[in-house]
Amino acid sequence: MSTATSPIESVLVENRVFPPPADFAAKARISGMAQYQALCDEAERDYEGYWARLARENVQWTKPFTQVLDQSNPPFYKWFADGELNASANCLDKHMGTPVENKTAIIFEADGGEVTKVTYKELLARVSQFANALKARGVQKGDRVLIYMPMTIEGVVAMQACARIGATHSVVFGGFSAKAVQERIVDVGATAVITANYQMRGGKELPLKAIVDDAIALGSCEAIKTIFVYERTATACNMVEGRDLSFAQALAGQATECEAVPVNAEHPLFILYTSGSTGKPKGVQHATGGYVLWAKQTFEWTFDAKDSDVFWCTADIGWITGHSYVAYGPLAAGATQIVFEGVPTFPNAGRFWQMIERHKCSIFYTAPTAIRSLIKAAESDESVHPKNWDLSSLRLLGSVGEPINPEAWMWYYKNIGKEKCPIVDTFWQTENGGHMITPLPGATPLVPGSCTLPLPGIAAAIVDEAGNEIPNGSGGILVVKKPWPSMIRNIWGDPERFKKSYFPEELKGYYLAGDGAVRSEDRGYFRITGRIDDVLNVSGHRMGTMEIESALVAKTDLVAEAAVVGRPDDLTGEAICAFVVLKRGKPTGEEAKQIAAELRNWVAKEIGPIAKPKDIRFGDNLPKTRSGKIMRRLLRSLAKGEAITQDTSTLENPAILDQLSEVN
Ligand code: 6R9
Repeated sequence: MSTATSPIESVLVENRVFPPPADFAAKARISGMAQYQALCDEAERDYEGYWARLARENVQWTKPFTQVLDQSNPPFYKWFADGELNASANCLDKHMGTPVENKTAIIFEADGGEVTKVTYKELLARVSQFANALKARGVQKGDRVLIYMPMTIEGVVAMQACARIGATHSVVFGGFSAKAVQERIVDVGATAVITANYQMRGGKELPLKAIVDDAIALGSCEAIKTIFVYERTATACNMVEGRDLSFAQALAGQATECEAVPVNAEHPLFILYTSGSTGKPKGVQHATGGYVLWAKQTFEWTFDAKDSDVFWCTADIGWITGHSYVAYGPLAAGATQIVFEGVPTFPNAGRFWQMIERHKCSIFYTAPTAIRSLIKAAESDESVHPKNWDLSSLRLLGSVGEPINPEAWMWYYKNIGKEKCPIVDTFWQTENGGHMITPLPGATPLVPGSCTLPLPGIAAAIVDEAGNEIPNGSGGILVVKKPWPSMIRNIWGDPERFKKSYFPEELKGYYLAGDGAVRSEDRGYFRITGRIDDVLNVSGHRMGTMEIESALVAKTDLVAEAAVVGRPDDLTGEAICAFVVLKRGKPTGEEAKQIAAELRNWVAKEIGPIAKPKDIRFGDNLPKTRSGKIMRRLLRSLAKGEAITQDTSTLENPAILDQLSEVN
């Protein structure tokens, strides 16, 4: 193990290696590389047999499957297609009559610090009661329900209740705008919405129901019959007679038992929207059987989950991480988990560390952006440095959502894990359903900044543009060569886009992740080098450049043209940089500042605050080739503040490069 390398060198040639601590490995579910390799070999020898074994061991089937993988119509793969199960029964009912029934399922800490706990038995009763409330309003198997909820026990209850009756949920993150909510209601064909009057974030009461009302007012939402409103705070909100029901009204008189409806393994459990490289967000459709299998199995393998663990995934249920590692995986495994409503910086940037101490958290899973912002806070204010709290309950750390830079990795390892907790850097995507490439903490020697090796059965590879595998050490396109159970099944309502986006013909039918990657020469470890399409990763949130461009040009009174690119940012990973041509010509001084502010607010309204461009630059035009194509490469250099070294001879209008260098 080598230590002190300069920061620059450490990014380029990462050569520190951290083997699993012996006592950790000794007790781990997957202990040592030989055991990992044996599982990989099993999958290699008998791919379907391997997955069938895991599916039988991990999932309770109401009707056992006899088929494993149906490849008759690629890329529309089916898994365990003649089996039946219920996802909620696999998370809750399964534990009844076992010691888990009285175990704490969720430790909820509210924004203001109040703590509520529910056991598995209580959670089952609450889910069942709410499922009955859904049924009483006519929601049934096959219907789509939009969930727009704060991070609360009720958010998890809403998802589980939908699953229980076979309704397909589509959760929208509480930071998205009315427009985004409306588009998703329409695209998914929702007949009911589950929301809250308000959400509490950073001490502020922020509206949710009012945004749903605004969404409905935008039109085309006639199919919505009911809006269920959880009374998160005592403040009243607008309620429409006949359509809107408070939780209290909806639950009154409903029984706390509700039979879980068995569904086919391929039945859509949920549709979760994510940004793509073109146009509007894609409704990523997941099936039930394969998803439940992998959410549980990866939870147990990657986090080496034990009965005594207190797990905390800080992701919101509005993202895939909050689906697989809050709403489903930990429950299917019978774990105790923390659900946190608030933000890492309220009341101060010590909140995460304080909560780890308070709840004796043993497995902590968060995003590099959060780590980087807390490093910055700790460095400028001693009082929020993690050393002020007792973090000795921790035994494992995780990272997700974006590449973690080796410096942040080392800080996390030293200051939070005290050099005794392995860090699992988990690479995966909304479309994957669960972890794909990740260390196994009792087996894999860790290298900072590397997500190391694919889980057993995941055929990840790096290829060139013709789909041919390339040697270790050279960068290329990340693909998955074989279908796996928790993979995306379709883009809701758009099978053509599904095929084109994820299984382009030139890649031999492999799944295209959309990321670039390189494998190390010595160990074959994967390192993700970032998106290779027009998708940005801002604070671990996926944003399509086209989506932001469409939002900008939708401001038709002001904007003539817009182009959006990403630039590296120390804190958020990438930052959004917009180049805008106004109808009235290039503004200067105060006017430019004012319009930039107006455009930022506009984007926040169109998509959500997370899509607000950090930089906005104005020009009389955009750099274009003579054939009229925007030269995005040039824009990326301008955004970074780099000198333009590219060939600009094909550029129609070189003079505008100077204009576009000014930041407002
Ligand atoms: C789970 C999740 C997926 C994109 C993915 C990649 C990036 C996620 C990563 C990572 C490097 C990791 N990403 N985990 N990059 N190392 N450990 O984040 O899903 O929101 O769909 O984002 O995030 O670029 O393609 P999602």
